[in-house]
Amino acid sequence: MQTFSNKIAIAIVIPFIYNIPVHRRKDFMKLSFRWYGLTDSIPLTYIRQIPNMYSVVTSVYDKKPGEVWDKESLLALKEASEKHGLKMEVIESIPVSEDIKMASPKRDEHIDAFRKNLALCGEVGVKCVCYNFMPVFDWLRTNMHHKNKDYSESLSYSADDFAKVDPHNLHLPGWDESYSPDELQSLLKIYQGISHEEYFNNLVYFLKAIQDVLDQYDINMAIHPDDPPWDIFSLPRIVSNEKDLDKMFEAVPNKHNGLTLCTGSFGASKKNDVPHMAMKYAKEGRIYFAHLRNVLYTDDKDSFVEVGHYSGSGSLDMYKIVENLVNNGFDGYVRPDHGRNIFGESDKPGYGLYDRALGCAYINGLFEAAEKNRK
Ligand code: DNO
Repeated sequence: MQTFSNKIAIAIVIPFIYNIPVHRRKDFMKLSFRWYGLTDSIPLTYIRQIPNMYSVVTSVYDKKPGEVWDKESLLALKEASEKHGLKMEVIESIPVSEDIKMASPKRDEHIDAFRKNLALCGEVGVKCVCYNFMPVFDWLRTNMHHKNKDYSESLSYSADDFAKVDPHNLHLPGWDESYSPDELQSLLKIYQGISHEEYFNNLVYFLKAIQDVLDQYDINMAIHPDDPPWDIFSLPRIVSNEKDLDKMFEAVPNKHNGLTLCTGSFGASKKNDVPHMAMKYAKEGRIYFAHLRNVLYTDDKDSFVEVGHYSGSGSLDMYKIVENLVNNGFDGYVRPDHGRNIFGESDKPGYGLYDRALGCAYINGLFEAAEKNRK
């Protein structure tokens, strides 16, 4: 029989040996952090030191969209995470190939690969998959090194600078290495022949084709909104606002069809009321993942700068967003999003350690306050 002091010793020693996060409440948000796998310059030992850290958000990076992943790669990521006391419950992303998005003859083959990748994720315990359905560019900025007055650097978008970009001779920060100029031109050309309605139907076709795998493994798909949330170069964008989301959930009502509430992406448009969207879609049980970051509007057009997470630094009311999530039953995954480059970091714009770690501390505070004032 175990004595009382034995039990206390076990309660202290076991979490210590296995590095188990011990302070997490069951119905609370699950704090996570994007980790670019075993070659990420930010080690898991650092990520683990962030208070309340629960899971990494990662992916398999050595395969192209449309290819089937190796289970060993996923297992290696999971093993490394768990060795450091972190879960690997979120994948961002399984990329959706352009063939699926534009419904090329290779679409079904690529969907089959996507289904296989989902099944692999399910087998290793992944619970949420973030993906996007943006044609060609998954985000767009005009400056990756915007100098802020506080000596930090961040990503920014200037409507005036964007107007000067020549779509026939595209050079976009962050994208110049992803496509050759010819590839880019032919992609843009194909998409020009696809209407918003056709493009939406391609999304629905894709979602319907993966539902049984989601059901089987109980995986939640969390679509990432268009970033920024408006059409660029006449490419069809269909996940930019409430109307788009309502239409998608109506077409594919399965509960595994959900949303990544990316506050900075939706919030880049003044037309989106992000606190309201947080309330509405949390109430509908559609938000499985939240990317929390702030943006500052810099003119009366569509320009913005990515700022620190704190409400006072930008244009979004981060507390209101979190309060609306909490009061409407949100208990999904949360991660800080693009941080500024601060304290001399200059590695991956948006994905340094320091500002995202500060973002985590702030996010923990927002959730703790909202929980304590829960209505
Ligand atoms: C940018 C990210 C996006 C996101 C994808 C999800 O920093 O938020 O690249 O990972 O859109 O598919």
